[in-house]
Parts: sequence; structure tokens; C-alpha cells
Amino acid sequence: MLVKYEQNPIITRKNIPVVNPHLRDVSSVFNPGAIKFNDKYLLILRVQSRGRETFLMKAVSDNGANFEVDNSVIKFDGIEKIKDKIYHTYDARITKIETYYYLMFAMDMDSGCRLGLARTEDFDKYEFLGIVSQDDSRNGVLFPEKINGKFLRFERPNSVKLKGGPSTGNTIYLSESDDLINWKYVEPVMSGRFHYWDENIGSGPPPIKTKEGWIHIYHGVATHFSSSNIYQAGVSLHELNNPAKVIARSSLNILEPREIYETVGQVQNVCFPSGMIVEKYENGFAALDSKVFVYYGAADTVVALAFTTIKELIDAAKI
Ligand code: BMA
Repeated sequence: MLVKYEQNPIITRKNIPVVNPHLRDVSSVFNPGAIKFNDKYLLILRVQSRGRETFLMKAVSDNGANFEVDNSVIKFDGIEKIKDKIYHTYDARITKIETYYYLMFAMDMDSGCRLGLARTEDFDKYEFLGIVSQDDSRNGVLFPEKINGKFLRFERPNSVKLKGGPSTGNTIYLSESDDLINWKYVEPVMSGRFHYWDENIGSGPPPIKTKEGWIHIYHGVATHFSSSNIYQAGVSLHELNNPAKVIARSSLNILEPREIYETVGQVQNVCFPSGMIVEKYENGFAALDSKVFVYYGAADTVVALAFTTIKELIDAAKI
């Protein structure tokens, strides 16, 4: 089970500086992407203004827990060329592939939700690469390397409408691409388990390579409670050469809303992991004893942190 940081939440709306003209005394900050950059811990935060507009902001830390938030919002150069209205860009996942850091995020548009892709080398300038999903889809996570000559991602088409809530989905797909822009589905990877903790599912942070397979933290939504949907996290392990093949998948969740900052807020009962930093790699594989920092949005209101190790994640997938 993930161990929650005692001083959670680590980032709240009070940490967000005024950025004129839209950001002052913001409503919430949650669902961050995470990566190590220049030996620092870097988050891309989803910030909601009082106008309920969404902004992405960078935050940086020396120790992974105390973050300094930039006093500007992220701009994607080239996004203005999209003529259709983009209402919100949010829930960015970060993957390093060769020299670039890629951000894959959700974009709410009139046609539904689409995946967008941007890249950066320095987290100062960001280049928008395009809309990279045909269908209504969310929770796109890029693998950090090509496998069998293809770029791969997990994504979760939005095919289910929650009562009174957003459209979501219950099947994660593997998709492949030659150029990161044009994608096609390869096959379904895993589906929700009705009546249990993970009825609807979607990827959390991008997958991490270990000697035993790809470690994949995902969120699961229990929808069978009358008053609220409960967002939790679990873990699965996937074959290195074909991540569509699930080696193991946790029957128990490894993170669930229990604390006040998770159970009370804009959306109650939400733990939504979206960033993960692994401290130690050996020959390109995450080391079994490596400490792991998991960053998650709590109650769609604040950012929280939890700890684990690679070995604990692999073991949890097998229970
Ligand atoms: C999901 C997404 C997330 C959000 C979560 C809980 O469907 O919209 O961005 O954090 O619901 O509201």
C-alpha cells in the first residue's frame, strides 16, 4: 500500500501565485504530471481559476515535497493554430523520450475530449505538436521508448457516461504510432471489474520499466455507491515486449481516499495519481529497492504525495 506523506497536502490553492489577469485566489490545484529534470523534482500542475478556467503551471522542488510554483502559466506554442475551441487542457502526463520531454494531456472541446501532445527540452518553451486522438479519449500515457519499432501509449477511450458526472471509460487500450502524431489502437489491455474497486479505469502516470515488466499505476472508480463515485489507485504489471499482455493486476487498491483532504473538496472521495518519480535506475531498469514518489490529485482540490518502492508495487500487483 502506498504510504501517504504526513504533511499532505503538499500543494494547495494558497501556493498558487497571482498571475494577471485570470489567476488570483484560485479555486484548486490537482492532478500533476511529474518528472526529474536537472536533478530537481518537477510537476506540471492543473490549476483552476475562479472562472473555472484551467491553466497548467510548473512547480519545482529539491526534495520532492516542498515545491515552488512558477509565477506564470504554461503556453503551448502553436496551439493557437487549432481553430476549434479548446475549453480546458488538463491532467498532463510527462514522458522523456530521447532528448525531449513530452506532455500528453486531455483537451475538452465541443466534439468531446481529445488527447493533445506538446514537447519541451527545457520546461520553459513548449511546442504544441497536435491533437493526437481521433476519438473521445483521456489518460494518454506514453511509453519512454519505442517497442518493436513503434511508439506506444496506453489510453482510455471515453465510452461510459457517469450519472451526473463526466464521460469516462472502462477499458484501457494499447495504441501505436510511427511519428507520435498519428495513432491507431492495437488492442484492449484491461477492463473495469464490475462490482469491485475498479469498475471504470484509466492510466495514472506513464509506465515504468522494471526487469519484471512495465509497472503501471492506474485509477479505478467504484460507481456502485449511491452518494459518490470513489476514485482509487491500483497497479498492474505488463510484458516488456508487448505491454498489451497483463502479467499481474492488483485485486486490492493501493491508495484510497481516507483523509479529509481526499474525502472533502470540489469532488469528494478522489485519489487521482498522475505523476511518479523513480529515484534509482540500473542499466535502464527501475531498481527494485528504488524509492518511488507518487503524486496525486486529492478531491480535485489539492496535490498530495505518497511513497512506495518498485518491489512493493510489483508485489502489490500480484495480490
Ligand atoms: C476524471 C477526470 C479527472 C478528475 C476525476 C475526478 O474523470 O476528469 O480529471 O480528477 O474525474 O473528478
